[in-house]
Parts: sequence; structure tokens; C-alpha cells
Amino acid sequence: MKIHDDKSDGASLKPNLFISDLHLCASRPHSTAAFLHFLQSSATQARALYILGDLFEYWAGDDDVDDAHHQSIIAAFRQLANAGVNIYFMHGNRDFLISEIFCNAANITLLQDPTLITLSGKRILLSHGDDLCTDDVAYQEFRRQVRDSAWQKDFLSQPLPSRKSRIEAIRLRSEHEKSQKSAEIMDVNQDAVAHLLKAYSYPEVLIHGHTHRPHQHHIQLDGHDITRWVLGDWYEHGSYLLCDENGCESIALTN
Ligand code: LP5
Ligand code: MN
Repeated sequence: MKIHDDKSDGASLKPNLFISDLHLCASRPHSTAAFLHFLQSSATQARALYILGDLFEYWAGDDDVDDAHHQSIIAAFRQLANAGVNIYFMHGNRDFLISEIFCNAANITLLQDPTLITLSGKRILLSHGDDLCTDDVAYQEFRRQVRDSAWQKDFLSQPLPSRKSRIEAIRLRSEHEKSQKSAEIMDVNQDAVAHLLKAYSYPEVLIHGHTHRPHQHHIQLDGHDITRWVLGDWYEHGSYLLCDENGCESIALTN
């Protein structure tokens, strides 16, 4: 269990923003433009920005950091960090190969999945969310393989173009398999959610992404009232969750 505790730093009136599932790639310039605008506008007013995975459509390894599209995003992160905003990133199922080189270049801090934070006295548990989709047995098997450190070492030893081709093949297969799976199978499993919440002693709030089903769920668990926020994706229009001492609200981007 990793506790990441944000103490009051004199900026407690500033909100904390949470986003996930941007799936940024050079072939979707509209999403990238919306994100860069967000980093230069709303995000500058925040105390912290938490990115809960799938920032990129995929990440083939930190040796791809020099790519022009990646560099444009890194430069915007650095600018935001220099303006005093703490930026945190958690791996998603598409960009779990992001490592120190990217994080250092972008001036962001890598968080474990899950991570518990405390904001305005409230305990908030953060996760990407794919680990909670336990009914998706084929995905969980795939996940076990690719999260294995020996597998990753071997994969990263291959040339970047070969890695990208392998990822393209997996993406095609994943899209095909998803078309055969029911919506229920690809959602979080309620027992897995309950198990996680119990393991973290019933935090007031759970925030995750991955399922692309933005919603505010109210959970009653062993006498505790818990809110589960599911973040939206940025395919069409982006959105973010804003949390301050008054609570959380989901905000849709207008551009
Ligand atoms: O991302 P999303 O929401 O579209 O779909 C996910 C699951 N799919 C994936 C795959 C990624 O989308 C694409 C690849 C990401 C690149 C990672 C980089 C490093 C890995 C390189 C591997 C060569 O995560 C999808 C879920 C869905 O979420 C909902 O939860 O259903 O899962 C799948 O569709 C996976 C298939 O069911 C199983 C695929 C088995 C492929 C086995 C190939 C052999 C193994 C190769 C080496 C491990
Ligand atoms: Mn995901």
C-alpha cells in the first residue's frame, strides 16, 4: 500500500484536477490541441493535476521520447510544472511502459496504481481501473504477461520500430476481441471494487478511468458511504474532475 499524502501547502484553495484516457496520438490532432489548451488554461489554476492513465494511445518505450508529438506534450507539462502545478501520472493499460526518462523530461511524478491521497481531510483512492475489470479474463491474462518485469525487459530490448509493429498487431487483436465481449464483461467487477475499498479502509472517494463510462456512483459498503467517480475519455470532447474543499464536480471542455 502506498500512501501519497498531500499536506496543505498554502495553496489549499486551489482545486485538484483529475483526468484519464486522453489516448493522445499524432493522428488525432484535435485531442492533442484540446489537451495543450487545457494545460495552458484551466490547469494553470490548479494545485495539482492527476493523470490516471492512458495519456497516450500507446507508449512503446522511453526511447520514443524524442518524437515530435511527444515533445510538444512534454514541453507543455514542463511549462505547467514551472508555473507551480504539481503533475502526477499513473500508468494505464496503454502507457505502462512510461518510465523515468519521460517523467523527468516532463517534470511529472509517477504514482503507483492504486494510490491513496488525502485532500481537505478526505481520503481519495486513485486507480486507472483496468485491474478492477476482473470478468475480462482474456484481458487479465494479457495484463499479467505484459506487466511482468522480465517480459518488459525483453520487449524493451527490441528495436523501437519492431515494438511499434507488435503493438499495432495487439491493438488490432484487442479491437477485434472487444467487439466480441459484452459491455458487462468490460466494466469493473463490483466485488473487485468492494475488495479494493476494504483493503484501503473505506476511503470516501474512489476515482478511476479506463471504462470510458463517466459517471458518479454512490456505494454503500459495510456502513460506509463511498463515491466512485469514473472519468471520461477525450476522444470527442475532453472532461476533467475538479475536487476542492467543497467536493468534486465533473467539467466538460467546451472546445
Ligand atoms: O485499451 P482499450 O480500452 O481499448 O482495451 C483494453 C484491453 N486491451 C488492451 C490492449 C491495448 O488497447 C493496446 C496495446 C497497448 C500497448 C501496450 C504497450 C506494450 C505492450 C506490447 C504488447 C506486444 O489493453 C482489452 C480490454 C478492454 O481494455 C476493456 O477492459 O477488453 O483487452 C483485450 O482486448 C485483450 C484481449 O482480450 C487479449 C489479447 C491477447 C493478445 C495475446 C497476444 C500474445 C501475447 C503477446 C505478448 C504478451
Ligand atoms: Mn485504459
